[in-house]
Amino acid sequence: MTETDRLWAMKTKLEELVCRAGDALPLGRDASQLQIQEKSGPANYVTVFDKATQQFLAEGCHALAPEALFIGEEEDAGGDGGNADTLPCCFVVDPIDGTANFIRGWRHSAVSLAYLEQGQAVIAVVYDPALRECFTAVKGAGAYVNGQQLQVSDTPCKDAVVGFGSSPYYPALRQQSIQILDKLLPQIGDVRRAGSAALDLAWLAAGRMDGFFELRLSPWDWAAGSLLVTEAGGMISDPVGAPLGYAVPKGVVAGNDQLYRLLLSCLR
Ligand code: LIP
Repeated sequence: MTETDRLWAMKTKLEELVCRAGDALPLGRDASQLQIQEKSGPANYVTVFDKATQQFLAEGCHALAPEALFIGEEEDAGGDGGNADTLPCCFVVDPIDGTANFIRGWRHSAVSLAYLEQGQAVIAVVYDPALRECFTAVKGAGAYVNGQQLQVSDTPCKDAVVGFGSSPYYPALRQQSIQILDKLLPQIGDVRRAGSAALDLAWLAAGRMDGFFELRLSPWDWAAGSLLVTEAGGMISDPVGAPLGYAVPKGVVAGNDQLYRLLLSCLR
């Protein structure tokens, strides 16, 4: 069995686990039944379903790979913690990316899981239960959505649609985000703020948008999406062009070649 065969077999099992978790989410459920709690920073929420989904995924991942630690967004929900950049192997998981959308019945959120070895993402699964679209990638073996291979767009900057996040948990970054949009908009077609970084990166990999930036995200927001983007031929880094790693919150810039370069220039 080759290394790619080993990872592909693991990807298939993780895909089934993540899709089961996503399909169990009560999309459109009345907010009063979500047991919503506020976390640190404004607009930062967690529901009983974020925690239950993470607990389910942690148990499934530990059964699949007992030697791998599990790093999840939510506390007290089965996570081990640790530094994903230095661990031999681990999972980096956002059980519901786009929780603010989920709470409001806005059906644009995803279950995002990355499996890392030696500090590199080698398997990615991002599942959108509303559209039943499962985005997957194995390092060196391409990126796919429901079995169809993904390729970033070749849209030029003047016609481009760029996704972005407003870093709502970090109000100090709001003005800077607006200044970047002010610089960017005259050079592109339009922007979108959809509310799930994992899906923004998956849609970038699928060529549905052409670039993405957000000034502060957590590793679980980009861990899987970053592999989708690179396996689909796109570029991704922090705002100065350095590798993101998977250990600490950072700004994220991604795109096809042209948009990636334009976004780096606007963020600098
Ligand atoms: C969210 C991201 C979103 C970003 C928010 C938050 P969460 O993830 O997907 O793009 O703007 O600040 O990080 O908190 O819903 O998992």
